[in-house]
Amino acid sequence: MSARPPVDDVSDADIEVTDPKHYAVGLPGVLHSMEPALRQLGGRRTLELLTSINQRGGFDCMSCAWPDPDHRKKLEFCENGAKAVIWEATPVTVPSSFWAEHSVHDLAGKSEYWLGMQGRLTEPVYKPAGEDHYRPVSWDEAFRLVGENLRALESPDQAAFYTSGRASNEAAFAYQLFVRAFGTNNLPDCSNMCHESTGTALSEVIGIGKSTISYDDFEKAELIIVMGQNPGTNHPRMLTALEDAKNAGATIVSVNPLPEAALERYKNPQTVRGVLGHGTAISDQFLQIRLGGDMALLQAVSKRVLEAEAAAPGTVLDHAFLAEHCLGLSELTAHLAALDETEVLEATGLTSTEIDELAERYIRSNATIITWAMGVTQHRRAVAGIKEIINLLLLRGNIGKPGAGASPVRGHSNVQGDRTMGIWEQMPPAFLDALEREFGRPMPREIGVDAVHGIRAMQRGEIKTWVSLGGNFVGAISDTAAAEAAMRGTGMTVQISTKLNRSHAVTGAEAIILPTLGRTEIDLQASGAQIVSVEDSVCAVHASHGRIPPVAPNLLSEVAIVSRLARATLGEASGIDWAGFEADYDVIREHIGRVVPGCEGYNEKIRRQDGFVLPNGPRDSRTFTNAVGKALLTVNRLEPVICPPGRLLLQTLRSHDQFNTTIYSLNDRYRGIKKGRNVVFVHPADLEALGLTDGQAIDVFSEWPGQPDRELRGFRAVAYPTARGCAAAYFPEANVLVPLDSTAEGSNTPVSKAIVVRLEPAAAG
Ligand SMILES: Nc1nc2c(c(=O)[nH]1)N[C@H]1C(S)=C(S)[C@@H](COP(=O)(O)OP(=O)(O)OC[C@H]3O[C@@H](n4cnc5c(=O)[nH]c(N)nc54)[C@H](O)[C@@H]3O)O[C@H]1N2
Ligand SMILES: Nc1nc2c(c(=O)[nH]1)N[C@H]1C(S)=C(S)[C@@H](COP(=O)(O)OP(=O)(O)OC[C@H]3O[C@@H](n4cnc5c(=O)[nH]c(N)nc54)[C@H](O)[C@@H]3O)O[C@H]1N2
Ligand SMILES: [Mo]
Repeated sequence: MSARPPVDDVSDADIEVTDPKHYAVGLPGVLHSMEPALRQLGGRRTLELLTSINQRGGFDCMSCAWPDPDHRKKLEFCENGAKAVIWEATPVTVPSSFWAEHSVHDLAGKSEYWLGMQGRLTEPVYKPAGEDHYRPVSWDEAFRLVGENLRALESPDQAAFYTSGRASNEAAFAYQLFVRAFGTNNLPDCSNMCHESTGTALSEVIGIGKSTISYDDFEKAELIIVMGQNPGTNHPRMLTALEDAKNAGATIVSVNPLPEAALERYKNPQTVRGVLGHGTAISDQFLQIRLGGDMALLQAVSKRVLEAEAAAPGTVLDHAFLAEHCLGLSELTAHLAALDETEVLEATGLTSTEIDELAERYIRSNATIITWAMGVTQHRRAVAGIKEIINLLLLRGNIGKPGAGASPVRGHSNVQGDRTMGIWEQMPPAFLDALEREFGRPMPREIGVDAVHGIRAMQRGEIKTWVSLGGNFVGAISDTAAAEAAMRGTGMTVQISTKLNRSHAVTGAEAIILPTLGRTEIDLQASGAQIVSVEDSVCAVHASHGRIPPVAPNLLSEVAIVSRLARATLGEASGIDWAGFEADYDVIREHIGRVVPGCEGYNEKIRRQDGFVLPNGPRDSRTFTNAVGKALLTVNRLEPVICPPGRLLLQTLRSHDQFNTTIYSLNDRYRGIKKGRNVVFVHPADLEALGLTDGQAIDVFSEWPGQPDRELRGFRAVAYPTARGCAAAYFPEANVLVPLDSTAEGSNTPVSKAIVVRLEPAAAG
């Protein structure tokens, strides 16, 4: 099947700005923006798909990692899940003639929206060195080319193997095994840019880098604090959990520089979950915090908790829990006693009264959950900030009891599972030992490159081959210009993808695209139709079944592609049954069961009706398996986020109509933006102070010591009720402004939420 390109490329000439919305209309209205994609899909296919999302026997929604409740509704998906499915399941395919018509140079001039709208990729293509066009090749030829390239490297460490978090557990396990059997730990992943700060902080202080709650805890919570997260857009089904919690009497506090619509008001439409409407006011308190101010806020709340305890000893802290399970209380108490309230107010932009109110709510609550996402993880001091979340929770024993806990809400639908399966440049020795035992061959021990280090290694010429299992690495990483130059300097880039994106247009000398099945599609192998498995944000693992026939007969699954890459690279002598993996994914799962802790009996457990939940020490038994065997209260130095006068702090965020670098439409409904994305949201008083006006064309310059400014030209200033001194622009367009050197301490995650920028009227012409 093929079709003419469904859209012309877009310009920002028609951009429309209206007031931000506090609520919105039902599903038909909201899917209106997807009309071009819906028209491609057709009514029957749409219905079959939408009724299979997140159902038993259906497939796991690939839009986010929000968990499924035990009592599922008939339609257990949200507006943005529907968009993701519609986007993937289009019957439109990129025709063979496309590659002769469009040079790589030409594709590099197209927007992400245009690239995605060309439809599904269906045949392997190859761009030889020195040529500017891809051309279709056979699968055998494609695998031979990659295998030859990898074998010709001087060292396995000259290749890096990226993973985006949509890959299934089976694909991820096979992929990391291939990469390690090849001889490197160069396994950067999207998590490096996402929740890495969470993993780093939590592993140190509670011994596991994951959430400590289960789904049902939301209903039992008395207080839920939503920090640095926009669930109405990015985890819409979470609104149902928040609403249920609210109906059960919980108080909800949101901490955000922006008044995000969904946190203000939410109406469960019963038919489709997570569409906003006139409904429940969700937040009982909204703290409009300055970018990067959360750590100061958390310290200030903890300090108030400790002061309340000092005023009425024995009534505020959970002494039994602290004594039995925690270390570090006296150091924390001493440290916070010296906390300077003026510094706190400056860092947060809040008033003491607002912080008092939050502290009172926290002290009143017997079960508190704190949830967070990118607004917390993508800051320079993110790791320390997350440790402050744990400090606050530990003071009142809010870990490992019903209705309480730390709830990092993951992004990609299987990013957490991929980590569990070994996608990490620094998997612990115990995992590597288990791999060695299982496969009877040595595994590399040296720590590999993460996402940012991968760019650095390419810049130095140390990495010559870049393979991506999904994702859009150059679109997603910071410092676009530097990243693209580095990628273009490599010898070969290989992309395993469903649809075209920027990373197919920014290539090494040679480039290969290997098209793959999506999660909605039936995956038929020698032993029959295959299932795959995924892990959600609360560590629940379950099966996903493809439901519709593949968009093209020639497509291979991710598992098949990885297995064949391994055979083409390692030969048949690797001692690993790659052909068996491809023929029957149960074979992979047998290995997973013996290698990955908590996955014993994996084949049986994922076939249970709702799968199974991985063991979790803090949640299940208040067991903390970090270096000291106790939950750690930590002392973290507060450092202000510096923003020189006349500058603003800029965050990059998602619109309502995108999934990361995939752009579904040019609208951002709740924020009142239509038909364009090149905008910068600024507080009206800041605009005035800078001598700019609402709607004015501006250039944006990001400043980093000792380096020339990074530039984004021809944007539009939009007056918006963000926190003072803070601005916002969309990811990935604004990635060009994030300096490669600007990363979080301890996790190396790009600081995508606090970029020092200067706004100037657009230069003429
Ligand atoms: N529809 C849809 N769903 C998605 C995605 C998508 O692109 N589209 N992406 C998926 C992925 S990979 C991820 S990681 C998640 C991302 O989910 P989110 O983290 O919700 O995504 P962002 O758009 O980056 O939003 C960051 C939020 O944090 C706030 N914020 C920014 N800086 C700060 C700060 O310093 N302090 C506080 N308190 N708040 C701050 C912003 O105003 C914004 O509301 O969503 C996942 N789900
Ligand atoms: N400035 C800034 N940068 C950011 C962020 C930010 O907030 N601000 N957020 C960061 C975060 S949280 C993340 S997670 C990363 C995301 O980084 P990535 O995960 O690399 O990016 P995506 O845009 O999710 O990748 C989309 C592509 O994946 C491919 N794809 C989709 N489905 C499948 C599939 O089933 N199989 C395969 N093989 N391919 C598939 C398609 O070709 C699609 O174009 O970006 C990070 N970058
Ligand atoms: Mo993410």
